[in-house]
Amino acid sequence: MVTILLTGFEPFGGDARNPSGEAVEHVVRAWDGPERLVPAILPVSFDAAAEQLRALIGEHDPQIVVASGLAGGRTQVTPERVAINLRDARIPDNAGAQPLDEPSVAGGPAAYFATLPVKAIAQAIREAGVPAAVSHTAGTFVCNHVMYVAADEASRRPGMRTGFVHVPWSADTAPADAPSLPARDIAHALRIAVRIAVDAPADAAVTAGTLH
Ligand code: PCA
Repeated sequence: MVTILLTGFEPFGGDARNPSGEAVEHVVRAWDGPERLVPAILPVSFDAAAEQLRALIGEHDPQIVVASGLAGGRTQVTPERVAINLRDARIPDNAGAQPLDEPSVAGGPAAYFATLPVKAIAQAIREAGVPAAVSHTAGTFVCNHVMYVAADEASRRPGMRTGFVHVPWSADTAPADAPSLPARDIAHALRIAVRIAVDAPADAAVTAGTLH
């Protein structure tokens, strides 16, 4: 039985809501298998999020980890291609921590690539009518850290594949003038990401490169 760990985040930075956590809840409510889906809403704290993620992986031994978080200001759903070994926080996390140029994992490689088929995921989401594109930076805050920590766990667990999907604001959670997508489209995109992660272990042979 394939086990998938699907995570979103709590609100942060003074916001009342986080569409990533809400999308995870939608996906879980509608999930009808056949794989086992383990959901989690992680705290927006570098230390607590990493600790919970490692504990969940240890407890459930998932073959696939799809983590997600909010990238307010983005217009599309963006599967992330790379996590860097850097914590450089522009704002304090929810526990008040604000690391400056610290590694996510001391002694770890500079970066890990997602091992989910990010191009195929973006393509499938677009084909479902929801804007999506591969992203080449997950930032340097808690989302990048969680993506890096998931990949760090996978480096010691043969066969485990990990990745991260940043989502825009949903229409009912967005601040005034911020770009958004309907909440049901974000949940649908996350469901597709999980489905493709399970069904298409090889990535699509199409470019997702950017010129800048
Ligand atoms: N987004 C933040 C952290 C939690 C979230 O949902 C980020 O992109 O790092």
